[in-house]
Amino acid sequence: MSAAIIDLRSDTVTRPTPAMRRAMAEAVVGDDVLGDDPTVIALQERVAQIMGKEAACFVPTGTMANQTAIRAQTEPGDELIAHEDSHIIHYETGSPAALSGVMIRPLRGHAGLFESRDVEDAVRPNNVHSPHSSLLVIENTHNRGGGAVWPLERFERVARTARQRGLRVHLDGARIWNACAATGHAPADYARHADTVSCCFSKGLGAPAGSAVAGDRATIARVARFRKMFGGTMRQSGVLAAAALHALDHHRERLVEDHASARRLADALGNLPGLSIPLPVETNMCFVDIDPRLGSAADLCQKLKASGVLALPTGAQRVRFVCHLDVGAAMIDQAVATVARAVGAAPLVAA
Ligand code: TLP
Repeated sequence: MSAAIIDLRSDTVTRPTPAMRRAMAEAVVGDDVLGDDPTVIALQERVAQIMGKEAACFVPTGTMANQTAIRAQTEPGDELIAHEDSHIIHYETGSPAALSGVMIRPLRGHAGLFESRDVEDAVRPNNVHSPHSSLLVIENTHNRGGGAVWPLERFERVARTARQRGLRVHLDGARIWNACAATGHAPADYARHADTVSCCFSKGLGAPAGSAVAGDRATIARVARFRKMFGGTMRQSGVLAAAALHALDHHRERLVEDHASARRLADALGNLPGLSIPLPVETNMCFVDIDPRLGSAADLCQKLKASGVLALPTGAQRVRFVCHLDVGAAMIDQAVATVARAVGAAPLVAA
């Protein structure tokens, strides 16, 4: 009985749909290093308009989006402020240090969120001894925070504090689309409180690759310069931009389905003996903590894999499940039954 693999490791695993592949195949392209790929230009204009910014720059990955934004808005020896669980600290191979020469001041707070007061306390005094606090990075949704959404008022308050203290603000909006699908806010509602905002097309939106950074014209010109320096300026990248445009047009509204799937997963898994849900389930992610008496997170993921369900351990006792375009409600129920078997719970009857 071999069923299809249910891949819940990340929303990055989605494959382009037939319609997206058609859009890619039909894309009008040019040499974007020379500035004449019309589809890339159209995507950049579209992102700038969605974010309410003057300009945007298409980059290959979310990591490059963050790192070009950091490099464009800091000087070596500066300090940036970010949550201790942020993607730029955990998953970008130390690139703020390697590529921008900046230190990071980590902040604490539940689910990746913090308060103005934390920012206030972290800003260094302006003197000859201290690093210059130049940038605040806010992640929305917050990945290791369980996909938690920043409430807009809190986001505004925190960003305002940073800006009043002379810092710039970068929004790591890899999943800003999920934050907006969950709250009903527009991306520009968040972006207006930040100097730069990154977004990804290759996560919940289902494109095969591509991210963007939006901001004022002068900053985006710097971003584009560092994109070239970091090796990320591509040639006929209109084929990728076409996938991103298709994703913006067709895959944003459906994100609420992924959020419902994550909720369904959390409700079922949270009821299994030895499993608990440690973080808010507000978007497409569901983190599960496993009682050590049942083994480690890595053990559980190994067992699940043998039964065709893929998930990622994100800590000794924590597993992440991410819902996306390629996983429907029936597959979620199947995944729940597989987890139940793996932890030795009584078989569940699908609702
Ligand atoms: N996140 C990936 C892994 O790197 C963990 C995932 O599977 O969730 N910002 C945030 C908030 C992200 O979650 C990610 C990717 C990125 C930036 C980087 O994007 P890519 O992978 O395109 O460099």
